[in-house]
Amino acid sequence: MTHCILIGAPVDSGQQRPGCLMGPAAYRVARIAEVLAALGHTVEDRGDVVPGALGRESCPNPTVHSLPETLAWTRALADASARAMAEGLPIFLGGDHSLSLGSIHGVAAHAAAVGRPLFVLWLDAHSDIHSLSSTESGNLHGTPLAYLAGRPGFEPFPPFPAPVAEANICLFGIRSVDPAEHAALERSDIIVNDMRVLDERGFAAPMREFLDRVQAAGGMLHVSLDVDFLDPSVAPAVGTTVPGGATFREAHLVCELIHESGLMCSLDLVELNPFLDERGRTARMMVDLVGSLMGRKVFDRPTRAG
Ligand code: 5AB
Ligand code: MN
Ligand code: MN
Ligand code: MN
Repeated sequence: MTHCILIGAPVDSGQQRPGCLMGPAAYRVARIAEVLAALGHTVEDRGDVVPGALGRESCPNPTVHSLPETLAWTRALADASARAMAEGLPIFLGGDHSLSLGSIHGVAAHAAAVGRPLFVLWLDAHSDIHSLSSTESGNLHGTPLAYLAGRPGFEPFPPFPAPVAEANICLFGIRSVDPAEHAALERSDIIVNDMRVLDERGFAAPMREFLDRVQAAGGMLHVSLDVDFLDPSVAPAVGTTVPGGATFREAHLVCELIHESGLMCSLDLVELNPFLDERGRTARMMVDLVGSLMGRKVFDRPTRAG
């Protein structure tokens, strides 16, 4: 039994297609709290985070937009996240992926305070490793991974409390990487399980390898689940669809393996744009995956761990 803390993060300053701000409401309508409670968890919904006053921050890259908005969200979410980490398992209901600049900021501060290494699993079509200077779109939802790894180029942002070691970061399912991101990944220790790797090896073995590393290090695991990790045929409600994503079963398998590991301490649900959905099916798919992450299974059978 886990104490699940729902934190609404209706962020949409990290990209330019309106609609992500309806995400938290869609998850509630899709009965995320009821699904968690039916699995035996306690659930506390803290409502939606409200960002503080906007500053006048700017940066040299003229394509970057909505920087003061994204900074205000980052500060407010980092606070809410650090507080929730001390009390249970926060589930951030996004909101675009720029919310992870704040959510993982708070998670990392907590991990450092309790003296445990933090691991991050990035389930996404994209690598989200741009800096403020390398982004070409200016959309900050493409940057959180670089921030949490402590990479340079985030001057207007609060310094990241305890950068996540690159060997502790696993990209899983990526299939759309910009040239600057490609160059950054080539020079890094980040574990890259792109779709080519998953096509060849399947989803289970690479996932188990990463989870085993977290386990062996006594680590805490943050999971950041971008809707576009999924194939657009099962999850159309996202602004940045990329063909060739995880199928319904592949995504559930990943979530079931994460649950069986017992390692997940915090979760982001990002990039749902309910305005693009078809009768709520993407919101329901995401809530279904949360069910698998939190222990729903068809049969109870002994896991590898016994
Ligand atoms: B998402 C792109 N690399 O920087 C950019 O959806 C896409 O959070 C970023 O993964 C996608 O704009 C960000 C082309
Ligand atoms: Mn993303
Ligand atoms: Mn993405
Ligand atoms: Mn996106």
